[in-house]
Amino acid sequence: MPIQEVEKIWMDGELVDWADAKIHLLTHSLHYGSGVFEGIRAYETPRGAAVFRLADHIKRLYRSAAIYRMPIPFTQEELIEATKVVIRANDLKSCYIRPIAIRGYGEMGLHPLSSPVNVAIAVWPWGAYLGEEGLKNGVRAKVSSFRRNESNSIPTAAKATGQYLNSILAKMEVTDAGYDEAVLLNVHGHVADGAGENIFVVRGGSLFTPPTSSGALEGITRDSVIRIAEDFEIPCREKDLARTDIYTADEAFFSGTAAEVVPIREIDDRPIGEPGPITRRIQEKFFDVVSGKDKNYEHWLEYVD
Ligand code: PY5
Repeated sequence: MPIQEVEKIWMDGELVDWADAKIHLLTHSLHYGSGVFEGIRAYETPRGAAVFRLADHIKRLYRSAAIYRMPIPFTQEELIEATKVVIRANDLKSCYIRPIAIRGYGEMGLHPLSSPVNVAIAVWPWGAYLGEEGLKNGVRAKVSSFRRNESNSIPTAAKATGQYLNSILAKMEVTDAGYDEAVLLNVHGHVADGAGENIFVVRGGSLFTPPTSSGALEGITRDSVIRIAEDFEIPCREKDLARTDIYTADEAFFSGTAAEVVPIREIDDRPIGEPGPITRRIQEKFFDVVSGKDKNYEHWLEYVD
């Protein structure tokens, strides 16, 4: 999926032309993965573009930065405003939003505290990450032979650029074998998450998802699913899951900003089946919420204008 170019990118407080959004080869983050980032989406609503849970994403960016002791030289409010500025500048009704804070140019040793921290926010139109067909009929997932990075090696609580090497290995392995998405187990053999999504299973009318202590990212879509389930009075519990808990699930789905809510119809060549009723109900509500069709969740929408 090639990137769909737009006009402007926000870099360190200024809007620059897409083609000029460049950094130096000796940028610390390029060599060591010392950056933190977010993935956010803005959706078209009857009141114009609205960013979904923008403040929560920016908060997580700062939490990630704190883990790596990176002082972001802007306030959270400034980055919230900058996100709206760059969406307006590109006149987008809906888009994916990628804020990133990196250790910049100035130090090539591993101790990065004297390197500057640079911040950028890029936006571009990005369709269904696992495909329209996947959203509708479900995807085929496969447990990767690569384990999720252990939290005391590379903290899974942060969303750091470097840790995505782990997801890249898993994603390549399973997609080259003909599957749509990878599921990663942690070093103890419990399910952590997808390459770029959290995972839920349904059993006996209840939802289960791995706890963050399993190595799952504290996903904002995951949290939205949990709250939607609460409002539907569908019980939802964080619980360590074995891979066979997915094999024997009544339903299963991924959640994530890029992927959104995607049914899993098969895992490790074992059919789970057509998207089930709970998955459908949560998926439909999710899309109603993000597109401003449900007033009860208005507080999650940050209107661009
Ligand atoms: N787990 C991992 C490993 C992720 O990378 C992501 C998000 C999630 C879970 C879901 O978190 P959230 O619901 O807060 O998005 N992945 C990014 C995204 O924008 C990058 C995907 C390419 O969805």
